[in-house]
Amino acid sequence: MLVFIMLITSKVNAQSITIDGNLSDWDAIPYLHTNATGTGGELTAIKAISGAQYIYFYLEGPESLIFSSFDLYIDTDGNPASGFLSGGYPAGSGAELLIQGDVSSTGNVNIYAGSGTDWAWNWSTGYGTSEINFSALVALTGKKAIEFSVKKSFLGTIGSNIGFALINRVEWTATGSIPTVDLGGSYLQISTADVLPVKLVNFTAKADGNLARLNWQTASEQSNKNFFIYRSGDNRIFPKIGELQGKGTTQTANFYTFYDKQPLNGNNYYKLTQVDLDGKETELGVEVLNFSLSATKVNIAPNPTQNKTDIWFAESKYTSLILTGIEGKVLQKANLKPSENKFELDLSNYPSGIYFVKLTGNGDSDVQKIIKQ
Ligand SMILES: [Ca+2]
Ligand SMILES: [Ca+2]
Repeated sequence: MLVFIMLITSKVNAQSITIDGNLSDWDAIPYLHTNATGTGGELTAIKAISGAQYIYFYLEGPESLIFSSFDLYIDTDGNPASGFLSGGYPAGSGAELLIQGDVSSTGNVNIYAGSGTDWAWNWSTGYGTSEINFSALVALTGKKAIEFSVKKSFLGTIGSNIGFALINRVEWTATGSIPTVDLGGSYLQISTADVLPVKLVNFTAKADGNLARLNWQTASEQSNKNFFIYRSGDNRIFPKIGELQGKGTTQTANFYTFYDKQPLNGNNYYKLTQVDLDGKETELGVEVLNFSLSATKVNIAPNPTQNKTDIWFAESKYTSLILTGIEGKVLQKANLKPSENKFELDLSNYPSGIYFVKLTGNGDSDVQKIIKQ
């Protein structure tokens, strides 16, 4: 039996694929198979790629393509000798699963799964778009295309490769197949490995005194130029707070440490990304660290700042706050309520330079330097 194998070894990965009807996310992904002109009916070309959780498909046909009812045969163990071995299409290809039905409503899609080596399918339902998700059919220049995903865990135990074939139907009449039935019932095959530019072993965020220490380890890197670190509070707006150089391409383990010297009081969400040599950025993960800045210490963040900064202090400890310039001129005064533990200072009306904030109360005082950039 002829089996098409294309193990995806290029740098493209499935991280950027979203099932949303915008097909530009497939531009960098090569075709897995193209039917010879006139051989496959209204299915002409396909792309497929495996991500961490999903197998993603991109399917093309002519402008006349209607993609409403289809059979997707999946050889989940990548072994043509096991599974469905006779009848239907393509005979003897060893599919373990058949996804069949109307893509405009996944609730109408039926799943047939069987064991043994013949037509022994069990019809099952009870899944939604998190398992099988189709975009609308999209009109492109001279053709139409659709993208969809199938969740890996939905396929059960899968092999390091899976095979698949598609038949398109209108009113139960086949209008196209990919690959073509003429190809002897062979399935297209893809690797189920998640092709990532960086294989991350772990990523942690821990308090280290009044700093946050981020550690991560990579098992391998491919064309990895930089790591970017972003941080957000509960507002989930992620400004970039730093970057570290990557190791390019390596198969050896590497360890990285980054210190956030001005963590936020409360939740800190740290997002780690990597950037390829060609500038493509891929998110690697988000870690949250709840940070209780020392209750007795005055903390100012960000510092240096461009405009606004937050001054954190213990409740009931201070009654007033004074901002002075470097020459001692008083610029702002504020009374602090006992329930307050934070003052939002706005320096946008002042020139760049050094400022001092003095907190006073109950015979105690604390002076901190603030730099406006
Ligand atoms: Ca898309
Ligand atoms: Ca099989």
